Amino acid sequence: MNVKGKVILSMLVVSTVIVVFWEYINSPEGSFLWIYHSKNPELGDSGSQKGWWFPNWFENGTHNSQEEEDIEREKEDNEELQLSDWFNPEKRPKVVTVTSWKAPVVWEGTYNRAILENYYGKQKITVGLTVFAIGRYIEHYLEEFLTSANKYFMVGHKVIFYIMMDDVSRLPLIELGPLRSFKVFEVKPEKRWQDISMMRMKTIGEHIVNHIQYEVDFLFCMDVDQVFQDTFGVETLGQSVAQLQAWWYKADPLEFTYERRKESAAFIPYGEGDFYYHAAIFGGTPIQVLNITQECFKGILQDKKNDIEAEWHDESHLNKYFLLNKPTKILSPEYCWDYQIGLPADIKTVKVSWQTKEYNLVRTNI
Ligand code: 5GW
Ligand code: MN
Repeated sequence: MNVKGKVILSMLVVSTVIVVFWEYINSPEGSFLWIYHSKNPELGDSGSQKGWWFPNWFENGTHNSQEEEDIEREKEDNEELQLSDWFNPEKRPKVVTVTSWKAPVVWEGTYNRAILENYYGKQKITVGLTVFAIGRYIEHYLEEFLTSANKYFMVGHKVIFYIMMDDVSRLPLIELGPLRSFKVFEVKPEKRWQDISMMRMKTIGEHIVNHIQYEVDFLFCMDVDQVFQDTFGVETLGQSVAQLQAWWYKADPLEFTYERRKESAAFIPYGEGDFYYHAAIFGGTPIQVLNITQECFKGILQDKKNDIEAEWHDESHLNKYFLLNKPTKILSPEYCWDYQIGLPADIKTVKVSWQTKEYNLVRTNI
């Protein structure tokens, strides 16, 4: 190697040593974090997020790399959405929009769906929906329920329909949209209709434990005798979600058809109770729904042991549950409306409507 070569080589060595030393004294805890610089935004606020060392050093402290912006953005994305970011209770002054425990009652006009879509879209959520169709309820309701749910339930998000039937061979053939899938399960039909309705609590709980908890971020459980009419969207998602029963949303709590006999596990004394909730729609995170269904089923079993049956079966137990464990979100009756009532001004858009109760046709096993 000639002299020129040696000079260049030694300059390279010296400059490398200077750079390494410079980074060493500037890096937190004197460690060589820049070598292992990671894109992980959870690396902490130790200064190691200053980006790749060269631009950092080169820009002499005015570090403003693309990566930094990415990290900032990622942090924003991971931030919990605040209620006030998407919910404005003042938009519906004529109805109850906030509960005494500060939970939102979601009415048309109170929510900003675009903000919620942006938030949940980035999280790539999956939403489950359980529905039971036993006996005549299969041919009378299931096809319309599924077709309308396919069209209006959580559009743009991954959805899994969990369909529980006593005869899976009678599953209606419908073409599901993108991001939608279904799982069908055969369930044993109960002899008494009260038991068909009540045993859903047991079956849903078992399925959450066995698989649903690993498959979805949120879960809804619904009656089959209803039809989606409009978007049932991400504004309905929450930890534990209850539905206001259409006939009772303006009634005095003293009139609610809670179970009033204290021998029943579902007993709610006069003077207590917040709302009358409808068992046709409830939901939440899988763990919360598991708790709902397990507690309700415990109450049902206790009543069976004591030879008593709550007046409105699983719905009485659900109302007791939500009295003791306040829902974190409540859906207005617009989310489960009965047109038999008419269409008062409070009801701006009906998202789900009750089917007519053709009990003589469908309830053959009474
Ligand atoms: C049958 C007779 C009486 C009551 C319920 C049934 C029944 C209910 C049935 O034969 N098959 C069936 O699948 N079910 C499931 O339980 C449906 O998902 C139904 O939506 C749910 C609750 O029963 P509903 O809708 O008749 O109860 P209400 O409270 O809406 O009148
Ligand atoms: Mn029903």
